[in-house]
Amino acid sequence: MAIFLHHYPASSFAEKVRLVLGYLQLEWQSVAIEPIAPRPSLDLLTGGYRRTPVLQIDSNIYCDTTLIVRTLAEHAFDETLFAHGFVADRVSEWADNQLIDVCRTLNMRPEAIADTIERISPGKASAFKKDRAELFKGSSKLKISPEAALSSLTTYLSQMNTSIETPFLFGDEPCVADFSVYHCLWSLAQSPLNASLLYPYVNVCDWMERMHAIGHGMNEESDEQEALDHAFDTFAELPYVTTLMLPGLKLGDFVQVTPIDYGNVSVVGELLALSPEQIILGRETDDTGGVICHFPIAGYEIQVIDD
Ligand SMILES: N[C@@H](CCC(=O)N[C@@H](CS)C(=O)NCC(=O)O)C(=O)O
Repeated sequence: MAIFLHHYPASSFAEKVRLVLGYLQLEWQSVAIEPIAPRPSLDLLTGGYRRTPVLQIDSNIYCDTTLIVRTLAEHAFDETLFAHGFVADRVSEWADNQLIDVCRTLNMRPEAIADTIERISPGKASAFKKDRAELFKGSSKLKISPEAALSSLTTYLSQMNTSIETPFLFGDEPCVADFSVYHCLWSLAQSPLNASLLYPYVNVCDWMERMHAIGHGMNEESDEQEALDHAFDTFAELPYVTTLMLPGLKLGDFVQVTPIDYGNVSVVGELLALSPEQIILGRETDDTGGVICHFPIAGYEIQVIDD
């Protein structure tokens, strides 16, 4: 069994997963993808899912870090990442949906944008701007001004700074909330201008050092062709999940699954299973053979396609 992570270095959501892989001491294959679309090889596996990162375990393809982290925790028989239940899950969701917007806005403000683009997609400023405009076209996300982002960040950081009393947010071990908050602040720390916003908050900076020290674990470089060949060569086995059925859907339906916030590209496939956590689709191509694509339920829309 092999774990492949499809990602690029400057992706903050990928940094969340890289650290989780390191924390769980899993061995993984690193597949470098382009920081901007198109990504034709990856699309063969995902069916066109637009966002980064993507996790591949043999012929199972996992989209969205919420589901990726849960899957990896199960895979490693870990009992710490989700030990703090609903509250830590909601902090993680807040970071991945709101704190990230604040950090993204600060990274894209006029005085930081050139540095941000150079870091993510060197030498491709206009292609990057066009790509990200496309990513957020029709997005349900509220736009915030850099000023509002700055004042929100100040509140969040000072609250966090005074409330950290243990090595990690919920105790002695990091949990899912730590990884979600961390990747947002990590994205700020990559830019010299924005990194300086973190310095006054010593407890936050110390916590970031502890998170950084987790590292990315045991990984080897791989490539898109190797990942495709591996999917082709392995039997697409449907993992066991608790079944949930939603009104209007039945197994075997052809459906499309679409993120509801941004990067609203739909993936089409046969509905193989639904659980309280995930939507599972079967897809087949000549290059990959049968693959099984997984999406979280929360934050995604599922629609039956009429023939
Ligand atoms: N909810 C998604 C969000 C992922 C996301 O927004 N990733 C960014 C990179 S950090 C992205 O997809 N950017 C556009 C791209 O890579 O094409 C998740 O948790 O995986």
